[in-house]
Amino acid sequence: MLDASELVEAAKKVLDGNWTGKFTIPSATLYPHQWSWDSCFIAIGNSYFNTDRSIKELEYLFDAQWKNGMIPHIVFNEKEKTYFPTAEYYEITRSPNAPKHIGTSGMTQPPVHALACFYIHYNSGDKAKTKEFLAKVYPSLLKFHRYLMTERDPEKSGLVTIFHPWESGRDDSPVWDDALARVSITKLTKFERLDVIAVGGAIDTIPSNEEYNKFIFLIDLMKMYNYDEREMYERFPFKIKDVSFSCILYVANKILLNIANILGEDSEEISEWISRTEKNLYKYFAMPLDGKSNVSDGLFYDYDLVIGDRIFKRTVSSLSPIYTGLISNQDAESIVKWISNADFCVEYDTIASTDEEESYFKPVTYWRGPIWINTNWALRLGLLRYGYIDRAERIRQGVCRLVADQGFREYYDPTTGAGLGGKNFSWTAALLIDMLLMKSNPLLNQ
Ligand code: 2M8
Repeated sequence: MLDASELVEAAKKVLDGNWTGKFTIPSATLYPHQWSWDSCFIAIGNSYFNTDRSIKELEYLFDAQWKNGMIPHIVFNEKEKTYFPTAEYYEITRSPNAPKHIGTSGMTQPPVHALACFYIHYNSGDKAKTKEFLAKVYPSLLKFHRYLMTERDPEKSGLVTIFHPWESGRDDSPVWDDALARVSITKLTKFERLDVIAVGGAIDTIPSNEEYNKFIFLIDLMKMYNYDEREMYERFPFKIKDVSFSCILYVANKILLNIANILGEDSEEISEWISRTEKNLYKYFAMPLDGKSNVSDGLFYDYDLVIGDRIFKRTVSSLSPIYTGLISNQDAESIVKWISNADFCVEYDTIASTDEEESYFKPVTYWRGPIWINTNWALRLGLLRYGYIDRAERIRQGVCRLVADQGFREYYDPTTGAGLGGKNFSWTAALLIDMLLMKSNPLLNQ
């Protein structure tokens, strides 16, 4: 097994190999453009030894921000033709908010951005320079959070509504199954799935055609509504308050508050956002509808606004509140029991994306079962926050073993540890760097 410094060196090589000069691609085998939350994870990894590159990475992304504050989930490299849907497919010029100078998608992804910016400053040897960077990006961060807290939360719940499974970052999670089943495709544009070619025909490792058709149809609907959030909020058939996205935003708001304090900016609006989430996280995601007591299994469940009910699927999203620090020690303990109950815990001591005991668990299929490093990284930070040092360390060791045995893969089979999906995957490399080099938990520094 490689030692820590050899792993860090190997991880740096992956990040160097995927750097385009402007941003870092997630993986050459599958994803040739810039992805929003991937770039944040990548900047976190690079923040340990390449401040300039992490700054460039995020500035390139923020440059594609929409006028309404949305940071798009993909910024396209127009020269690359190996990914579908293309920039042209999104037809973002239908929206008055879309940027004109660059092609982007028309949806967003979880807000890891404030944390990435904070890491850059936290790990920097030149605080004056990174403070200047913080001051430069602060308006973009604020605008993005405000977009999420208004356009994506007219209820003022402090919890985010997503319009597409891709916005969660967990594309084909079983959580979306019932909601997608209710979306009836009226007319579908003809297209070719290029991911099938990219994975060499291993179709059991990627979303099914049925799911993919729904993904594309939802984009068609977004286009039909000209990406107008208000219109979509009224009429869209897929509207879900996502636990994991909302937990990431809660932490991001806390970090933003911290950045505001560093810069001497007024932070009242951010504090108000934080208290909204504090009031409603349990109400939407954990309490039964009669509002009387916690659901008995101690997990948190995404909330489907279309049917006005929770989605009782046990996935990694159900564990994500441990990342926030908002839940009580007792509730953190329930989550840890789940992690340790063998239901989520696997040979490599890491956490699968779906409860292995459930019928919908599929060990090699994308977000329906495999181990992903970004979710393990976030849960590890949560475990550290609540003092579960040994469990957190086991995740770190497990991730090191997976990478040492199988390389920097996009995801791993929790039953065998086999590496799957894209090779030389950037966020696996970047977050392994963080797990190996982090001296103190930046989440505790708020
Ligand atoms: C996956 O999602 C993209 C669509 O955004 C895809 O399947 O083509 C997800 O794993 C997502 O979380 C990730 O950001 C993206 C690029 O790594 O790939």
